[in-house]
Amino acid sequence: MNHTESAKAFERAKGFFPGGVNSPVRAFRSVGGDPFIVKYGKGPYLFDVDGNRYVDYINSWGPLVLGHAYPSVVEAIATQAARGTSFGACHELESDLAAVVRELYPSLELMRFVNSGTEAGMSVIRLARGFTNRRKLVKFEGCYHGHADVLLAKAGSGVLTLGLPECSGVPSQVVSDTLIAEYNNLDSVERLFAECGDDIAAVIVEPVVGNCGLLVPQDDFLKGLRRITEKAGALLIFDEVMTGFRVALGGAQALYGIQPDLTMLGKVIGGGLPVGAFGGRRDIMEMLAPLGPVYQAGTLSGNPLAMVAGMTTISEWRKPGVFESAERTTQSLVDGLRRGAEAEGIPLVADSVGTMFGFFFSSTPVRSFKDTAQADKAAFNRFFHAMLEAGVYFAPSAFEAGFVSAAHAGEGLDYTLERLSTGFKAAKN
Ligand code: HOZ
Repeated sequence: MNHTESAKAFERAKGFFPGGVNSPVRAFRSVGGDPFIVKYGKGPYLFDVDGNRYVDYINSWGPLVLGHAYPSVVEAIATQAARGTSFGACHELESDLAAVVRELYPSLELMRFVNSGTEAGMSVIRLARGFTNRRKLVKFEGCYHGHADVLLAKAGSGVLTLGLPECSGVPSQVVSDTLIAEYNNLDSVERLFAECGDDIAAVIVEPVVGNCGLLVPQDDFLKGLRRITEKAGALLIFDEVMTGFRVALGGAQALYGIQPDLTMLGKVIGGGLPVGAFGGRRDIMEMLAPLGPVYQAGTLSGNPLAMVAGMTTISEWRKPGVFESAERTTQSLVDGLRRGAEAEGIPLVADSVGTMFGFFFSSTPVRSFKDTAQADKAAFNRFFHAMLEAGVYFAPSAFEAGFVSAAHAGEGLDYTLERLSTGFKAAKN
């Protein structure tokens, strides 16, 4: 592949943005090399400024369940843009999207739209503390809930990819009440509650972890969290920014039958435009201003373009058979990954839940952050680059989940499956 134009464009970007990027996960720091520069996206593909085509398994880190530039989503955005792009005032589209969200997520008795998952995370923590009048939080090592100070402790995603266990600029006292437990290990949670349960406001968890590679909840882990928090009078917060609409239409709470007190959403509900949301029990949500004393606000919150993009995306995604077909595509990809690795004698752990998937070059199961240490990152990097050169774009990090869209069935998937042996051959060397 020729990357001349991408190289030039990236040099230019470096003159404007730290590391040439507007979000660290886009840089190829852990896999090496420079990112390609996107010209446009269509269906399951991204096209770069040199005219190269890639089957895209990032899908903007999750939102694009229908693929790039889905016609009815594009049309809905264009139609709304002609009527106004932002009002900073109440409008009906907010309630239209909220009604769809609540139909699929009945635990969100009340909700509020924000502009990103990060905003949802910082707001939900403030609300949990305000409601319970307690200070401490429990989060899990390797989980990432956006980049608000209080949640940047032992975080996943780019923090983990870049090897920054603590983030400079976050005062230690800001995270001193953020307690860290091990995902899939209820004992580690019980221990924290035994020590200071009376002061724990909430447990926050990615029910299926997507920011540390893909980690699947084992046995009764999530049920256990519900039991422990209920007993201690702490809130259970599901961060479904990634899992929402992806592991099931109703998210992990529907898939595993758990009702959290509060939920964070993002990504898919904006159909590729910037959005986030949080919501949950009415008595908790009524603590928010203007009803209550917990302040939270946003100029662009409930943005009309994001509302119509989200509504159109979800209405297509929930049509009979669409999610199920994308889920089957995801399973076929994971089967292909397993078969391809086996053919080359490479140990690989690959899994999917709904339309999220992940894989580790590991011979032993990976169930928590601790287990990821056994994965062969050098092999991942070789695999990543060989696949990229063959026109298949997986996340440029061994610590990120992948995402499949409805557009990947057929040509996109077939193209990928045919090239996996190239990737695994390279991983071996
Ligand atoms: N949750 C996303 C990846 N893990 C965030 C994307 C970003 O940080 O740019």
